[in-house]
Amino acid sequence: MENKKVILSGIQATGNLTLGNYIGALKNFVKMQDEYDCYYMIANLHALTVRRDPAELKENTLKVLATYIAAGIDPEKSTIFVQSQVHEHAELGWVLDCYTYMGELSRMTQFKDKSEKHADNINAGLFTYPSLMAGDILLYQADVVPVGEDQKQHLEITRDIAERFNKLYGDTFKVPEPYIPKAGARIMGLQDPASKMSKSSTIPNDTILLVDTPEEIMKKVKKAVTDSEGIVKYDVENKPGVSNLMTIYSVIKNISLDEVEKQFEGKGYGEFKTTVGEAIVKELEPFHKKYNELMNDKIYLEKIYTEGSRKASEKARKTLNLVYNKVGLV
Ligand code: ATP
Ligand code: LTN
Repeated sequence: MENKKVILSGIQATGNLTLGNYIGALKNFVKMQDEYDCYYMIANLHALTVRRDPAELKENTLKVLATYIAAGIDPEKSTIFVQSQVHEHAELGWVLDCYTYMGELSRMTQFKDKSEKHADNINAGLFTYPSLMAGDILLYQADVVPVGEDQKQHLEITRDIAERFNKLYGDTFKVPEPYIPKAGARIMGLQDPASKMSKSSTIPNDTILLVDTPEEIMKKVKKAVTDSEGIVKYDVENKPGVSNLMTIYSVIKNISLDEVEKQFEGKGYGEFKTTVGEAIVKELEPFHKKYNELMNDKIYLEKIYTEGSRKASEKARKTLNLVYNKVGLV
């Protein structure tokens, strides 16, 4: 345990998770848990950067936890915890705010996107989101952070903050590496394949949720936007819809895009979509059963996050003490 490398990652408690979250992040969380000492967080402090209904935020916290476990994260192997329950996150976040520049924060694309989407609530938390996230990672001295493509910039700023701090005060933080999967790091919307599939999309049938029924999944895949060519070929520029479905299929089946092309040579989009839909349904079948069981056992879920948060806090406290000492906080 002691000499295993450390992983930290998190997902915001902002709704039902999508197939994008699953392929881009969650699947790798599961894959990596034997080899690494893993800390998987439910990012509920980050969720406050957009107005939320309090009861919904609480429910979404449990939903992410149940999703983690149902997707295969084993609470005996990995530490699963809630960000707000480990107060070291808010504390280190503040310290790191003081080592992060307004200029670098204003270059973050997520900040720009969310400011546009929530123009009536461009709050300071939305702006300093990346330094809180840097704190999440650095508290655990994480070696590797598995995330989807959209979080790459936040990993870069985390590395910059860690290096800046280390330069000023001597070795304090491990400088983390992102782990962004080669395939599936950016699953696109089914209706709008120019934008990433997102929990907060408002376009009908654009997003596959992990909790969707098999019928809903089949319907959404069948309605997915393609093109008029009728050829299953990977070409993101000219065939973004088909290429996105191919990526989804290749990751789920663990085969290359060439193999996908071969499999569907001479076949039309109808058959292609049915096969892709069925593969998604099959992949999520065990998840569904487990998820529903877990959501009916909130006492168990509370036990898992309470114990996980206690363990996480133990590790986080060591780094926070070191940081306080280095900067001169008594
Ligand atoms: P929101 O829509 O509320 O901003 P989100 O769907 O982007 O949320 P996050 O909690 O921000 O979800 O992301 C959790 C993880 O899933 C991150 O590592 C992120 O990079 C990854 N992820 C999110 N959407 C996709 C996607 N479409 N394809 C691949 N990975 C994704
Ligand atoms: N910003 C991330 C969620 C997140 C995270 C983290 C991911 C918060 N803290 C630390 C990795 C490591 C997102 O997915 N939007």
